[in-house]
Amino acid sequence: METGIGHRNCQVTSGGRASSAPHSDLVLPYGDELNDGLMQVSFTLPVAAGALAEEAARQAMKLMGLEDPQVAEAAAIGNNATFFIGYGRLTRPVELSKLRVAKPMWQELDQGTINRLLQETLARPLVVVGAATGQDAHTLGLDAILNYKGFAGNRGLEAYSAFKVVNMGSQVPNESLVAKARELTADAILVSQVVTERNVHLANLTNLVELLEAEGLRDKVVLVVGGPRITHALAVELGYDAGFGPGTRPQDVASYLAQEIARRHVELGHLHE
Ligand code: B12
Repeated sequence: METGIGHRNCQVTSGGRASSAPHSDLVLPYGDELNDGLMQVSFTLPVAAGALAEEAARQAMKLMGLEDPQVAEAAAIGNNATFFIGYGRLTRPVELSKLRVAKPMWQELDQGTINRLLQETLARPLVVVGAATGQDAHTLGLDAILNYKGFAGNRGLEAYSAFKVVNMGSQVPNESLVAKARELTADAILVSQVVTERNVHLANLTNLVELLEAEGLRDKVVLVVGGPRITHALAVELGYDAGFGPGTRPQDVASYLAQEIARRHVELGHLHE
């Protein structure tokens, strides 16, 4: 069910699911039987492995609201910490109709349609500059989206005639990324941010937006961020146009970019009328 609430590139849907299979509005985790509430959790406690650590783990699960907590696996990590896998039963259900989910507004298009749409819109290739920024040394996520080979059998942006792709690799300072975007008159900047320890990604991502604004470039590019802890809602909150999380395929990003560039051209056309 669409609520109609939304803003640029973002719509909020309430309750709906992609599948048309019938479902209850109240759902619980599924272990042995439907709605038995059984769930598995994993965590580390800074307590040496042993009986005390296991009791502390059960107590932690109780505090999470799990009934019948059990320790399934306890592994010592060094002398003073223990890693746990536990099971417990959740008794309070999730109410689907009360949920509000933000997602980018784009439809999946095939490669030919994307190439045609961009050719008709720009009459030249769309210039994309991508980088894993700051301290981030993880390149695989960005490569999965940009490189010809792509990800999970889905070809990367380099395989599309409509994109000119510059992949700057990892540990790229925000200043260098902004300078490259300016040099190439980039249409889109694609940032990968995998390491999120102590929320380092938030400061780094915000810093890029500030640099682009200071250089007068923010409104001239489509700004996208992706990574395992990234959601579209978080990206929009940080000042990005779109965010892509785990399992993203290059075709998702290409579809989004083509439609967003076309939308902006229509809007600009109206402004100049
Ligand atoms: C491989 C790997 C490494 C390799 C990276 C090699 C390389 N060339 O990339 C090396 C060994 C260098 C490494 C180092 C470190 N790593 Co590491 N690494 C991993 C690992 C095992 C796989 C990551 C990966 O490549 N996944 C495959 C890709 C395809 O998936 P993805 O990144 O999620 O990308 C997809 C989406 O997220 C999205 N996406 C990603 N980027 C982008 C960008 C755009 C624009 C878009 C649209 C989409 C998008 O699309 C992709 C395809 O679907 C993960 C654990 C895991 N299983 O995920 C840990 C992991 C990411 N690493 C982690 C850590 C902590 C580190 C280190 C800090 C370890 C250390 N103490 O030294 C260092 C950090 C180094 C640094 N300065 O960045 C943590 C991060 C935890 C956190 N909360 O931040 C993880 C989760 C492991 C863990 N459980 O602790 N790592």
